[in-house]
Parts: sequence; C-alpha cells; structure tokens
Amino acid sequence: MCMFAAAALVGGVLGPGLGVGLGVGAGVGAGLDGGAGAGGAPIPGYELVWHDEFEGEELDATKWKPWALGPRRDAVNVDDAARLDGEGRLVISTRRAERGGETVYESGGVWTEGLYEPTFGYLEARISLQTQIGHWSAFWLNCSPMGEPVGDPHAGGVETDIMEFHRRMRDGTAVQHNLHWDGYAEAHKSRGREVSVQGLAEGFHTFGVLWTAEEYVFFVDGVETFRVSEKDGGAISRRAEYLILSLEVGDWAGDIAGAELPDGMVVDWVRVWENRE
Ligand SMILES: [Ca+2]
Repeated sequence: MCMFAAAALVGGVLGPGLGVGLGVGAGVGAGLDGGAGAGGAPIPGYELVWHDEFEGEELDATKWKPWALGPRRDAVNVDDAARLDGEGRLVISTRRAERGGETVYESGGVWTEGLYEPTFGYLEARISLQTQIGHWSAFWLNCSPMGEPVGDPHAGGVETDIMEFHRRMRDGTAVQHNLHWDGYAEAHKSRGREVSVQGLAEGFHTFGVLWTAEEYVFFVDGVETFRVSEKDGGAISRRAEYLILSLEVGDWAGDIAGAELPDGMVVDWVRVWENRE
C-alpha cells in the first residue's frame, strides 16, 4: 500500500501525477463462499503452482517471513502480529501495548520476498476482514525498488493492491483495487477502483487478480470487479513480484484511538495458479 493513495483519498484531492482513477464502483453480487474453490483452476489452462492453507501451528518459513519489522506509519510492526490459529488460518492483528509509559500500536504482516516471487498468474486469497477503524488490511504484490527505471513499468514493476480495505470505505461495505507505478516520488502514477461488496462484513471473501503481460483483472468472490490495461491508462509489470498480506495503522483508515483492539484480518488460504498452456 502506497502512501500516495492514502493521501489522495483522505484529502479528496489528487496531487500532481496522482491519477487515482477511482471509478464509481461495480456492485458485486452475493459471493460464492470459498470463491475459486478448493484448488480448482479458476481460469482454463491454469494450474495451481503455489499455495498455503495455513495448517499447523507455525507459519511456514519456507513461504513467508515477517513483513517490514519496526516502525511503520503509526504502528510498530512485530513478528508475532502474524500467527497461525492452529485451525487452518493465518491471523494478522493490531493491538495496543505500553512501551515506556506510552501507548503504542503493534501490527504487521507477512511477505514472500526472496522466497517466492512470481511473474504473472492468477493469485487469490480467502480473507475475513477487520472490523475496526484506524487500520487497513491489504493483499498485494510489490517489488523493490518499484519503479526503476521510471517510465518502464514492464521492468520497474507495479505495486498491485489486489485488495485494500478499511472501515471508512463506504462505511465498511467496499474494498479497493489499486495499481501504483513509476516509484513513489514525483513520477508516481496510479489507477484504481473502489467496489461495493455485498455482505463484506460477514465472514470470508475471496480477492484475486489475473495478471498477464497485457492486463490485470481483479475479482471479488469470483466476480470480475476491475480490468485495466495499458490501453486504459494503466501499467503492467512484467517482472517478478512478491506477495504481501498486511495491516497498517494510519489516518487513512480513521483514528486508531477509537478502535477496539486487538482486531485484524484472518486469512484462510493464499493460492497461485499459472498458465501452463
Ligand atoms: Ca486454511
């Protein structure tokens, strides 16, 4: 998740070069619980090549590692913010803690940097979202450094926010899909859409993206919600990118002081299919 999207959305004003194209949003019908289902290829010709069902007691260190430990926005990321619940799910939480007599917020996430970095595919996660204001959840792809060289997103990569959500998105009834490219400085560009999702607050939903050399197609609960290509003014990464599941604390999501904590997101699985045809 990029700070520019937060700034642009909070202020309601897009700064120079911040072409966040938030559409009016497609309505998504009643979700199919489980989305793409248990390992079935959602796209003809695609095969499941990587997945984590989050079974067991310990996070699989061959697939994931703690994301961005240390100060991050208005929180401190700690490794135990992300843990398995022993019932087949990854739980990522934000909590209050006292450090040196001051209230701090501990949060975090996991990523696959250096462990698994696909180029193209269909990527999907089944997630139950957080309920409180003040922090946002995300399932996203990125690379580092993103945007080098500027002007060549094929090589420089695209931050691909498959799902971002906080309680201030249409009072907690919508999520966003966002793309960011050409880095995070003056050359930064973005495209995105906010989409309403029926029953978003209840239970699990699947969030996916079909990433090809030509376009990104986003899905919620198996229903296409946003499609963007270079012809639409978007950008496409053609380089390896890592997966991230994260919570972040910041004003974009409202004032965390008003949140009942701990609170967070629950991830049932992450699955990646590749085109083997
Ligand atoms: Ca699971």
